Amino acid sequence: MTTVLAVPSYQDGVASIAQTTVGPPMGIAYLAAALEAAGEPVALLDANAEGLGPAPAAARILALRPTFVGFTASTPTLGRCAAIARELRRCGYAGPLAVGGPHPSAMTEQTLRDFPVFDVAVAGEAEGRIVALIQALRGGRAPEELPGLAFFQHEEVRGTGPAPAPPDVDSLPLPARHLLPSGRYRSPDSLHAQTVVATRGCPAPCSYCAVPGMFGPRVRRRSPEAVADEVRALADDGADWVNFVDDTFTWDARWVVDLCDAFVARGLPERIGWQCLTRVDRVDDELLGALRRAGCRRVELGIECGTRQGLRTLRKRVTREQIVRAFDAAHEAGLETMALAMVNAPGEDRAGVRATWRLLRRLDPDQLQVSVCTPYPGTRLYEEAVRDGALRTTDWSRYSFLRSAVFDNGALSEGEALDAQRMLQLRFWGRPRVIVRLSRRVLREPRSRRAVLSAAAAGAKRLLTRER
Ligand code: B12
Ligand code: SF4
Repeated sequence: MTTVLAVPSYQDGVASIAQTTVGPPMGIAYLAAALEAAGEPVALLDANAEGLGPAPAAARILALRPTFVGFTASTPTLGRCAAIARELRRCGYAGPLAVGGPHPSAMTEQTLRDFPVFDVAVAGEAEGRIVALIQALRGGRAPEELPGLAFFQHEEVRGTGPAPAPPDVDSLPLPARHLLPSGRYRSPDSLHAQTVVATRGCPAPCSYCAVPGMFGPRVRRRSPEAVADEVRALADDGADWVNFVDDTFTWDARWVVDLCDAFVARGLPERIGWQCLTRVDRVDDELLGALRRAGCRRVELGIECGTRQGLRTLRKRVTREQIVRAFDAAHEAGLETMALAMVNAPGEDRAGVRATWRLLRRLDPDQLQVSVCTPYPGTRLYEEAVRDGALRTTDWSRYSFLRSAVFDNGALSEGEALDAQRMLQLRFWGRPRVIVRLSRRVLREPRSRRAVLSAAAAGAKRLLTRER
């Protein structure tokens, strides 16, 4: 009676980027913890970390003799989940097949219509429903009393309404990392990287982001002590780097300061490095100094565009001045920065892209990621793009913001958008000071050599080949 929860290998294009920062899939690890707490046998398969395509992934799942199989699907990986599911059916697996994660959260019923190989699609955070779902299906009952999902009834898709209120994050058992291949997770800074979720939800209105729709418009924070204890346990287990995947880590300055104090009280700054992601309007000198003293080495900051109009159309609610101030303050505090920029925002033309480059030069971040603006289901941008007929395709496998331009922004062609992305990356990584900085890091931290070199190789390959 084993439940198997799996993430697929990412589509090839995403894989080349993701492999350099491959971290444990927290969604299925949290769900497995809820199942273990209820005494339900569970196994996890991270087909991405293990480099398994659909057929070998299905073989691994079948070897576990599952009675329930569930997948996490983002928009571009939904097709990969379906490929594994089809393979399982082809090999004679007859138990339930479920899918959850960002894409089914946004399009719960439509996911089953598009991919009828799944029996159930689940919206939202599912720790509170996974046990009941499995037990209902095992007992041959339709999960009609569980909110926020869709299933087939008399060959029709039936939905059960919106997802329930999200859980209190402090009440959740810690993710079942022991079921994942921990030796395979690494980042450019570390070969023993781990991932921690300290908060869920975001109140900001950014039009391109799926997070508020999925996790709600309120930041739910875990207690600083619980987060610091989790990080200490990871350090005890040999991790030397933690990536906080919270979307706006510093939303609440008081909480951040308490968290930093808890890190210092446990002696963590000497034992483990970490990074977090946040908004430029949610940091200041004091807070960045506290992060640095608590062992934080890098902050990732969303800048998106260099023009006021671009920031406005994306509903980013930050100014160019705030962006500049945040980067200066982070560097002043001794933190590395990663700028998350975007091309192809609604209405952005070539002049807009040049303005983004001028801003990037001024900011001088240590690292850069440039996305192509992509309307993910569940976002306001998606609704507007559907309304305006601006989606070039609904082939979800192409909804990777790193390799395709599925959104017609009214000013750049698909080729121009991809060229703009490449141009920003090439100019940035070609800057002598960036090359010198990276080389210094490799010399200073020999352990990071493999990860940095594989990141550089993947990046170079992607930049030099124009793939669509
Ligand atoms: C870390 C991260 C990554 C890491 C992934 C590392 C890993 N091993 O998972 C990396 C950097 C590789 C990455 C890549 C991409 N990512 Co990403 N990523 C995130 C981030 C910041 C955190 C993910 C996380 O851990 N969440 C916390 C856990 C607890 O939530 P969860 O995974 O959603 O799981 C819960 C529910 O979804 C549900 N659930 C999940 N699976 C299942 C399965 C079943 C059976 C059931 C019942 C329920 C269920 O229950 C879980 C527990 O509550 C999220 C934003 C976010 N806050 O979630 C974006 C996010 C998921 N990413 C996003 C995107 C767009 C991408 C990329 C497509 C970007 C690109 N490169 O083009 C790629 C795609 C690769 C992929 N993973 O699918 C979007 C997804 C939107 C969408 N509709 O697809 C998000 C939501 C960010 C955003 N701002 O919109 N990502
Ligand atoms: S991009 Fe960041 S700040 Fe904006 S809504 Fe998403 S998580 Fe919040």
